[in-house]
Amino acid sequence: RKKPVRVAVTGAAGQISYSLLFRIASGEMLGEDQPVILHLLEQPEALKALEGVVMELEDCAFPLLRGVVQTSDLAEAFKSVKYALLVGAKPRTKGMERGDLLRDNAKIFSAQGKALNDHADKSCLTLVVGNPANTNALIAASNAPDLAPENFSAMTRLDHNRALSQLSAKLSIGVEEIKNMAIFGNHSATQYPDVSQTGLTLDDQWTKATFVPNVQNRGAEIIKFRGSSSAASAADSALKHMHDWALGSEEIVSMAIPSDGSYNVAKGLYVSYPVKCHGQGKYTVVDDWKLNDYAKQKIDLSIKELQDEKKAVGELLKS
Ligand code: NAX
Repeated sequence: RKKPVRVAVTGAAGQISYSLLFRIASGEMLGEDQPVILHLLEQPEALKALEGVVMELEDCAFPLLRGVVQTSDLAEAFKSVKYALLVGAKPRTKGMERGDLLRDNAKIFSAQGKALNDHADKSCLTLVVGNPANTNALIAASNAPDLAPENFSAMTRLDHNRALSQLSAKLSIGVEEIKNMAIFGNHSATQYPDVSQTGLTLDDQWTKATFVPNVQNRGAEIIKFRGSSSAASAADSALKHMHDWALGSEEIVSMAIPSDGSYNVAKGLYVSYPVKCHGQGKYTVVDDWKLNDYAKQKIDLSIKELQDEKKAVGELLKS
């Protein structure tokens, strides 16, 4: 049996975590031979609700779950963790400007970046789910000078899977038959799902007028119907993102990672790219796709948005 590893999850009493924690504890994220100790971070006012979630975790009697830490203290939350899933974030409330949302979250993620730097395992892999995810990842990584920027990423796997599902339904083929599709840019309505390398025969008009906007706006559509934002599907994507990052993947997946300059993106911005995961946190960007002018134009818009977000959070970027 392997030694247990410590996994931190923030926003642990929230709705995404309510789907996520049980699946991590069952072994779906790191494998059925990997025991885990969960470190759950919450705001002080949500610790009672978190206690209830932990009672339910206990009631599942998961053989792989070797301990649970519940805390609102950053040092305790990140002590010796090898994986961190930063889910908790300040939601946008009525009348709040986008700039305020960016700055409020920048404060949360700069503090969490510092705490990860000081307390987490030096090889810790950190996934940012809380929005604005790409810029939050940039802020956390910038405040963690002793950790590699490549060990931070932001989640665009849900967008990736939404795109696969749309294509599968349109062409009546299995999702597993669709390869070489990727999300480029920001996890926002400017993201660009690129189908040009899939080898599928698609009507260009459908792709531009229906597919791309459907993927870009799917999150808002879910809210319209469900009354609250995607939770189980977001948890599923977080799990798959971490699984592939830690253990490797056969297929190309989408992850927002620090740009190495590929596809003319300014270095260091956290941008979604087609990525191959090799296991143990190693990945390479697939950097040889020939994108057409339409795609390049769309991706540039999304990158411009990321640059504007970076400007808006200014001084909270340490390095
Ligand atoms: P909830 O509001 O249900 O839960 C968030 C939890 O985080 C709350 O319990 C809150 O007390 C806690 N929290 C807030 N600030 C915290 C802090 N500084 N430290 C620790 N805990 C803190 O939101 P939920 O639906 O779970 O969504 C969480 C985040 O995921 C949101 O920012 C949301 O926008 C984002 N999403 C990102 C997606 C992606 O694809 N990257 C998709 C789904 C989701 O929209």
